[in-house]
Amino acid sequence: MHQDLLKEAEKFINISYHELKKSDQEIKARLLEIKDEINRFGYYKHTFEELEYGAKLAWRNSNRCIGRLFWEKLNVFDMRHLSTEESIAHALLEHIKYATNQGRIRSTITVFHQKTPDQSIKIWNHQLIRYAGYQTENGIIGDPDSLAFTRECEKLGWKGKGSQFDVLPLVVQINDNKPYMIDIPNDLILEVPIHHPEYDWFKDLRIKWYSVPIISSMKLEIGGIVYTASPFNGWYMGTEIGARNLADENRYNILPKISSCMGLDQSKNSSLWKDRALVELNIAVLHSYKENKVSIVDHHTASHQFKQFEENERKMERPLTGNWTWLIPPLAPATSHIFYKQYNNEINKPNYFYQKPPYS
Ligand code: HEM
Ligand code: NRG
Repeated sequence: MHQDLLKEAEKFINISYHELKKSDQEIKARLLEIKDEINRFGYYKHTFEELEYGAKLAWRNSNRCIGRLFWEKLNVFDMRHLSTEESIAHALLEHIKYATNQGRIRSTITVFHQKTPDQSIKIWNHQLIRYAGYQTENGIIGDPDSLAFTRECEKLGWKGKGSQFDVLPLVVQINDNKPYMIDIPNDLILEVPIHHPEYDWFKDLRIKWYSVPIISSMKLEIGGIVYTASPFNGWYMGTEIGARNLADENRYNILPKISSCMGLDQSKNSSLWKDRALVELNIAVLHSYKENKVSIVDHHTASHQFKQFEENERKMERPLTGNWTWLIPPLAPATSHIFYKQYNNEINKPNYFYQKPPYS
């Protein structure tokens, strides 16, 4: 056990200290310190610099992420000293506020105390801001992807309005203690009503989405140390909202409605009504975020940025890894250079990993 941890620590310290242009002396000294700490406690503690660089490397190594050009520009909040559910929940609210920045979204990660034999911090939310989903007699209301977590919130005493877009509360738990639940104040949540630049009827669909995707269900692993609570965010690529969240049949499924409003022929696939509705929905998403001055990137620009990232990595003589199935945009994939390339999907660490939901 200790041997594995030390090995992981050595790999991380070597890579990061080299990139940070530290001397062999410093590497040697730091590794002795870590070895001693592991022998005494069974784990070690990162310096802030290691944590900060480790979180950035984890982003750079995220094979499914097309936004990696900006991996060096990540704001890292070190909240490892917090030890109560309440203080952690309040740090999450601070994250939302800082990252949102009135629409000029700042890439941010908040890191809480690492997992140790006697402490583990769990954030129950998949994303800090997400819409509830309710099973009713007349079908699902809200986001079907949130059904299970919404039930858990209800078990903890939360009651939503029952609308299509109720923002879920934050739920934080330490060890097996009773989970702490808190509503996110309305004024912290920036949302964008989706309008279309030409179709006036679009606004009557009363569709909206939140500004900042803050993934809070993944763990961050750096040098063998595991941070089970480490929510991070960048900004949206338009297709995440327009080609998936609002369009998927098992999500908001609004293509049939849009298609009807457009007067398209839904009686045959070959009218390409889905494709035409998809394009207009994605135009509406990008238009609305821009109108509201909320950061967003279209998939063509994101692909170009990813190409720049590929070139940067080549120049730095670092092997590039990527997951083609996730990197190609879900809209017009063959317009992106990514479509025509192969990517090595090897997983390097530091990285962000799935962990099983604390409820269930
Ligand atoms: C996945 C874009 C920032 C880590 C993705 C995906 C997109 C994307 C489009 C695929 C999502 C999906 O298909 O569901 C962007 C953009 C960013 C950004 C435009 C703007 C700055 C970040 C940051 C981090 C990050 C700051 C971490 C520090 C990841 C990870 C995944 C991912 C771990 C995989 C998520 C999963 O497996 O579910 N990103 N990203 N990204 N991104 Fe980024
Ligand atoms: N597709 C998900 C969010 C996944 C991560 N996407 C980002 N991450 N853009 C959705 O809510 O649509 N990020 O850190 O910016």
